[in-house]
Amino acid sequence: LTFEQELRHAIENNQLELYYQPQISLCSQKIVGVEALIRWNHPTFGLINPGDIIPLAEELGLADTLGEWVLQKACHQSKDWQNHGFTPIKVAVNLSPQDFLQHALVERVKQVLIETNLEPQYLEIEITESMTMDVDHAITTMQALHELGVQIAIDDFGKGYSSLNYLKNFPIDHLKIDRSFVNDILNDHNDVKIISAIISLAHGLNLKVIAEGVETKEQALFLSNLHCDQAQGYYYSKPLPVNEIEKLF
Ligand code: G
Ligand code: G
Ligand code: MN
Ligand code: NA
Repeated sequence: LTFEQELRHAIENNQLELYYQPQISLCSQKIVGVEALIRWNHPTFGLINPGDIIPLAEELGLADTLGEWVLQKACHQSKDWQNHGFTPIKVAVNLSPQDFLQHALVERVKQVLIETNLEPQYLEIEITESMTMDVDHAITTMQALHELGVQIAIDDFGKGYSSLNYLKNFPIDHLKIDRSFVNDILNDHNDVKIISAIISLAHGLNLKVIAEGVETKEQALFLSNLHCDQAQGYYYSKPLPVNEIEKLF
């Protein structure tokens, strides 16, 4: 089989997995959410990351199938944790700009919430801005998602194409600061200025801020002092399979 055929087979036969990375409140130090990240545990190549899965799935015309699977899996998992008595936390799912072009997206999300019986406030959609995104269409879609009660996060904020236009027009709940600004926060004064400005901007607009790529205790403390709301990164945990993340709850 070619790699393409193997991926098709894996998608169609439920052989992909979701890993989960915790999102921690800097105030309470508690886990307030998890981000679902797709993985493919390949029999010979080992663990394959989204960067090698998503573009290929798009080429194969399987982006929709995959997107729907991720939503379904993540919502089902979140409800399952609630049913096992864990404190309800939000599950964040990444959608690609391509997912956003799907006319049926809102209907699909609605359907998945009904099927899994997950309360909409426990689902968050993470969207990365991109040059190819049809902004008017994205706004309409996000508003419809927001009306369902689903939360919206802007991913990788500050990197690439993110613009203030999004903050003005999108119904957003969370801004995720790209890890390139967090990496060097203890040494680079410019990064500190940028992060502080993003945090005050976000708070002025009633949005919460999540710092990505937090790798040390010192970075976490520093971000906490800047009034950043939440943090995610290797300091707390790398993305983990279900049975391992449950141990952190
Ligand atoms: O887990 P990792 O660091 O390799 O993730 C890399 C990127 O892949 C992240 O930016 C994330 O947004 C994206 N990604 C992870 N899982 C999914 C998914 O299920 N769907 C989409 N569209 N992107 C994902
Ligand atoms: O683009 P998105 O933010 O959705 O991607 C998250 C990706 O970042 C995941 O692939 C995850 O493996 C990776 N990641 C998560 N935490 C850290 C971290 O602390 N440092 C680095 N370098 N990467 C991280
Ligand atoms: Mn993300
Ligand atoms: Na990100």
